[in-house]
Amino acid sequence: MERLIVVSNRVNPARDPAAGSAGGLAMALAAALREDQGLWFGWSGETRANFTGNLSIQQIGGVTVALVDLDEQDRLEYYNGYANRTLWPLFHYRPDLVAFERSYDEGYERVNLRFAQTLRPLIQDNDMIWVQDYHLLPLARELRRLGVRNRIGFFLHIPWPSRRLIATLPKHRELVAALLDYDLVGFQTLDSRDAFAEYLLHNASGDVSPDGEVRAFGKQSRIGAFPIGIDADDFAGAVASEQATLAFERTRASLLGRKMIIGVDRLDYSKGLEERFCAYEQLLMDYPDQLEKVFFLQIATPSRDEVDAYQDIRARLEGLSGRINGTYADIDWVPIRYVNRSYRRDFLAGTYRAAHVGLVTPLRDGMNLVAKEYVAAQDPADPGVLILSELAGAAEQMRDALIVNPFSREDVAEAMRKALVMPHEERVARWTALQEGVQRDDVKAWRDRFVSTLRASRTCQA
Ligand code: ADQ
Repeated sequence: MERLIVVSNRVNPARDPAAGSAGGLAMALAAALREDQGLWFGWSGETRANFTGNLSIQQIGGVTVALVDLDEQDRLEYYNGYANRTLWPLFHYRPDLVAFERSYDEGYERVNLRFAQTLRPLIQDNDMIWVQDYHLLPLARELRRLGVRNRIGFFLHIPWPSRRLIATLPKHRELVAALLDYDLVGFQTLDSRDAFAEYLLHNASGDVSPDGEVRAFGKQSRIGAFPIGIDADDFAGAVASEQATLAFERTRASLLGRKMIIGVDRLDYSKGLEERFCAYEQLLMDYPDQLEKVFFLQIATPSRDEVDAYQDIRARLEGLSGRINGTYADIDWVPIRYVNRSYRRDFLAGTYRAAHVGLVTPLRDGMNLVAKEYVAAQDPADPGVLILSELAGAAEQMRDALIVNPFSREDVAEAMRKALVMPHEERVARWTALQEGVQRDDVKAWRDRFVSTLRASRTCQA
């Protein structure tokens, strides 16, 4: 029997699907694997004094998972180091935040080898392997070295940057060459796929055919764009739940007739939160008719607390929200509420529905599932308006949102004002078009397209 093996850095299918988890990747994969008799392999999130390679196999939320512990040095060099201090900022166009440390490179190579060695005995002849995200770019190379001939696909959840940016990475050639040990490399957008193709053409004298066959470094593979979606059916259930209704009513009651703008993000510099706060301040400055009529709720879940850049942003956001409230608040009006916690998904669904405007303005984002969740949560008879950054992958699909440049506070402020006063007819027309796309291009469609393309790919080992 053909099995699907998914490999990712962290393995955390939600124990209670309604409770959700902060991270689009986990939600998307658990939904995809639950239906298959597949296996999900990855790091347990735990560290030990010494790496043992022992596996813990268990059932979590209807999914079979195989977990391996890493050691403390792995966590520092591979996870906090190369993945989150080198690749993440570089791939999100923040070379100023990139750490170039040889120990990080070594930790990254070591953990990819450890993953390959631990996974190897679990692989059967007919299995298809699907590797997720930037933590594991060279995993196929390691598996091939161990003799694995199975089909192996890779999906990158974050943007692939321009070739000039990739070239700032020491060993960029090895990294890109390792990707061609996969039979299929998937990106979120055409923009990312094309940036990768440009690298192969210009930096590696490679060939790229119009249907995505690529040749470079003496290898051949296939590339494609596979935009990820939300679990639309499951999310519709969350929207219809009692928790969502309670959250909706509680939020609307607290508004006292004001209009609400919502932002929901992991606390990350790529999400453009500071720029967003400044844009909201600009709205209050430029459009005094909105004073006391609008309220901005920003929910930002802390993430990657051990990385300095994440502590800095937290402090700066507290300062900015304090400044805005200090300048504009009145006895009975607080313009901005900034909340640092995680919410159940059904509660979040009701809160999205209560918001008249969804503000999604990352400076760079592979896709951005919040934009899709916001649309899916709306009342068809009285939908809110989505404002979306042109630099989110989602903007390639969601053209009926108000598309903005997240770096321009005036641009975003103007869009907020436009959204707040948008006529009912236009809101319904825009939302209807957006919702159709969210329903059609959901996580199941994403999984099916990727897996069937991988199945049809000629393995590069053939
Ligand atoms: P993320 O950077 O985590 O994912 P995103 O796609 O927006 O970004 O997903 C965030 C998820 O976390 C959403 O499902 C959201 O509901 C949830 N979430 C955020 N804050 C929360 C809170 N306070 N409480 C509860 N839930 C919260 C990466 C890439 C993205 C890509 C996804 C999937 O960076 O570009 O879309 O993977 O591929």
